[in-house]
Amino acid sequence: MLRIWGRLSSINVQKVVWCALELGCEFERIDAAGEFGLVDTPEYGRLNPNRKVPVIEDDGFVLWESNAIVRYLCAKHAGKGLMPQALATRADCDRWMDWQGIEFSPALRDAFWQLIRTPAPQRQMALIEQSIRRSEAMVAILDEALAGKDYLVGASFTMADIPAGCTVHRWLGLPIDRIRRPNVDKWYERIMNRPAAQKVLTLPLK
Ligand SMILES: N[C@@H](CCC(=O)N[C@@H](CS)C(=O)NCC(=O)O)C(=O)O
Repeated sequence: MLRIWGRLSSINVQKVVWCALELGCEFERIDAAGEFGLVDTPEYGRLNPNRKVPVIEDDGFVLWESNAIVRYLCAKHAGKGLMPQALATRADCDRWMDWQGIEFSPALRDAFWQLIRTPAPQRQMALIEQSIRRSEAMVAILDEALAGKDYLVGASFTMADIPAGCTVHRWLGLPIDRIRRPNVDKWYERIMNRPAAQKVLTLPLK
């Protein structure tokens, strides 16, 4: 059976659990990292030398890096259609997944950490403001890409919607003023109505 290591408050674990639920995979999830610790044990270090979550074990195959895991699961369950088979369409999915990890998530990181995980007296306003500015620029890119479209790639939900969806969920959960992004709002509502998303993304940010 598929085993997923990681606490559900982690955005990177959320991607993997959301994906596994979409695909109808049977899995067990073991809380690790954050308040659950475990990642510093020698056993965990053998699973993931980065000592981060998520990690999956799938019939003896061990994989870390959340977006690689999402791709692996979608390829393994290709019949579910979350990984498009046409080369250009699949590359389009890859583009949005890489963009989430390399551009969008780092832009949002300081605002999230400062506003959600740092006590108010210790918050650094300059970091927060810079991160909000950078994130707005990312969400503007997403809003333009979603004009006239129901999903990020093609006409149906794909693996591309999962990492971006988790990051937008964080963005919209921050206690800040944001520029209205009508296309992102409609897409977010659409993907959040999916039963799998409801099981993963309804917890308060922490
Ligand atoms: N690039 C990695 C990043 C993994 C990562 O940074 N995980 C964080 C949680 S989101 C972690 O394990 N932090 C250590 C901790 O929470 O104790 C991925 O996408 O899987």
